[in-house]
Amino acid sequence: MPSLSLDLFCKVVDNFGDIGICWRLSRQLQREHGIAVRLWVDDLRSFQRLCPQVDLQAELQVVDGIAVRHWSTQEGEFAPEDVADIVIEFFACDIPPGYIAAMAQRPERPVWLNLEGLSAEEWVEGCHSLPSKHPRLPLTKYFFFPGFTEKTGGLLCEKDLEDERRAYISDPAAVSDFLSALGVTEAEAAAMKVSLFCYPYAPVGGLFAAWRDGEQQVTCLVPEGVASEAVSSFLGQPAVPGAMRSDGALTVRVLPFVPQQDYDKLLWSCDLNFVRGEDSWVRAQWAGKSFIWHIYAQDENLHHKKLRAFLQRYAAGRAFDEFSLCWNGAVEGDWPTLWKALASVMPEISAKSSEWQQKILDNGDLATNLTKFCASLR
Ligand code: TRH
Repeated sequence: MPSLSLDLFCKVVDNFGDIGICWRLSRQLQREHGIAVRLWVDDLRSFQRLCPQVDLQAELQVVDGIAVRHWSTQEGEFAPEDVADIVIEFFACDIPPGYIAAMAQRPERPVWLNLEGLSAEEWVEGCHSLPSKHPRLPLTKYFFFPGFTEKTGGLLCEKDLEDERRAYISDPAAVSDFLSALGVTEAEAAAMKVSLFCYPYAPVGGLFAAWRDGEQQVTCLVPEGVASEAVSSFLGQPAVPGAMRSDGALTVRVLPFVPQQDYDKLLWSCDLNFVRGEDSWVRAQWAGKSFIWHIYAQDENLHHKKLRAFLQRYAAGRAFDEFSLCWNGAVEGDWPTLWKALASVMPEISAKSSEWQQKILDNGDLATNLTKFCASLR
């Protein structure tokens, strides 16, 4: 039987998360489900930061088995045979009108999905898989929501991820090779290791001061471009890869921005991971370590509601909740106290992580749920 084809449309609105999620999903659909994926992406430069093989000049290229098409215009005529069996628009991006017209002319209509962003809020369950008829054309689009319960589409998680993680963490030489390739010294690696990924407005300065004055040696690893202002102010020099400084109990080191395929290893190598947005947040949940989420800020503090919905579901206790709320500006707090409390429950949080993973994966992973949903509509 010929494999199914799928067009995934991704507009990089802000940051890397959109292409990060679409790239991960494309690879998983192709590798684990045998689907021929064509990824349409408007911003090859952002894509290249996650995936260095991307050629910025190519209109069409094959990267890791995925056809990548530079989506530079909304113009253009399309024939019904140009349309894939499954069409996914990420985060309600507008796909070219000519392409939609061709979808309506295709003898077997494609399955059309809008893949939404992740939220732990309850309303997601009521919206997942809802149909929406096109106002003029004989086409129906379905909403597909990732999520944490069996009434949602689940979370992205590759089949071999847990085996790869276990193999990596049980091989100390692999961990030390990985860290030393990023410039981390043995002494830095012996301290509590924290990776830091957050938006520029995170209260990094206050936390750095608490770490500096704390009892525990902390090595904070920050990929280039993250919280640059606060990081360079601590360093007293520009936050470029290789820059580092120790003060009191804290060492901060700037890393190169690691390719997406290595980002998991960074999370697995650290004792605590600060993550943000969507994709790194989900990866931190698979990493089996404590993590703190910096949520993308929205008008009217809508993000605080979303954060609280997650904290309620995750139920990791008061120290975790208070630290998370403060990190996201939802409440005020004192960093030395918050840090001491969080550090004391980190082992317990890590120990419970596999229970949490199991709970989410009982519902299947997002790519598998998505293919099943598409099959049910064909
Ligand atoms: O880049 P983000 O802030 O993306 C966000 C979210 O997608 C959010 O939902 C969206 O509304 C907003 O953008 C506009 O954070 P996120 O989702 O974690 O994506 C970052 C990607 O970068 C992720 O795939 C991990 C990857 N990454 C690396 O590959 N290497 C690195 O060194 C780092 C720090 C991240």
